[in-house]
Amino acid sequence: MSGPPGGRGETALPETLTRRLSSAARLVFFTGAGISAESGVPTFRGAGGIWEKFRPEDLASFEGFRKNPGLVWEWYRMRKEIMSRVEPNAGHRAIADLERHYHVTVITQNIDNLHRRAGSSVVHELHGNIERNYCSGCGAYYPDDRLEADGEGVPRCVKCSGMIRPDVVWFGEFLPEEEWNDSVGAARWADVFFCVGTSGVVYPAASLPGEAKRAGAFLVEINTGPTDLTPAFDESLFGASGDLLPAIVAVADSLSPRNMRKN
Ligand code: BJW
Ligand code: ZN
Repeated sequence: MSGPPGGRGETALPETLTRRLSSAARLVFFTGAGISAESGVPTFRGAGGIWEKFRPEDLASFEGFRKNPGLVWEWYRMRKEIMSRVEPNAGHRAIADLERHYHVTVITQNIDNLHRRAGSSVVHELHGNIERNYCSGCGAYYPDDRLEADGEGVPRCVKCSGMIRPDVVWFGEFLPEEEWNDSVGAARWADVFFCVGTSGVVYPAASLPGEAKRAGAFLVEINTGPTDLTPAFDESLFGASGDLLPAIVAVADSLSPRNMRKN
């Protein structure tokens, strides 16, 4: 395991990882709330996390939505507002940048769209996307700008009057089937599988590192501290993803100088 990084651009990667990167073709990045923390999106667990102040069963379950849809919408409107004004950070950009050297797949538990906005081409969103909504009655899709209720209360479907909800995956709900199947496929296909900024406690997403390992991938964790999954990794890099991911780009550039960015 490596210690804390010395700072942007000074981080030395473990030799084993550098060696793996020199022979790898396919990288998978499995990301969680921690990668967006440096953009200003709150994480769920740990000090200052969302679940310190709110109960997940009230805000992130269909039962909670059924009981108090106004409260759930108030919370999601606040989060839509936060996510609409944040920008991708150095960590998101580094993952997109690695496409100059590797086939890169992103599997994210985040709903904030920041990987796509950073330029990543293949992004599987396991827990939905904050910019979409659908009717809990008939399933009709509603982008944010077609929601009724004038920014307050519970928006209703124009077709069936059902309650519209954010297109995110709550506890007890199935993950989107195609995104899940593609993610399992990507995990089995990875040469190096990175877990970035996730506590690794929410299933079935947290089973993906194991899936990758069983198929022969080299497993790397990037997190500010140890997690439940740490013992399973080949390498754990402890520090901020906005520092460590650019360090991986620097190593990839040094391994493949002809592909270095010109500017
Ligand atoms: C940094 C950093 C920096 C900070 N740099 N790092 C098997 C076993 C046990 C339980 C289950 C199981 N199978 C299913 C379950 C139940 C449940 C579950 O897993 N519960 C556990 C919590 C106990 N799972 C489900 O219900 C799932 N569905 C399902 O299984 O369907 C099948 C089924 C159907 C019917 C009945 C039963 C089963 C669905 C899970 C949905 C999760 N939804 C949420 C909300 C999404 C929408 C929204 O955002 O509004 O997803 S909850 C929340 O947790 C969100 C996240 O995507 C998810 C994971 O959190 P994440 O990303 O790991 O964030 P944090 O905050 O936990 O961690 C951040 C990390 O970053 C920390 O480690 C920091 O140290 C680090 N960090 N700054 C690097 N700068
Ligand atoms: Zn409807």
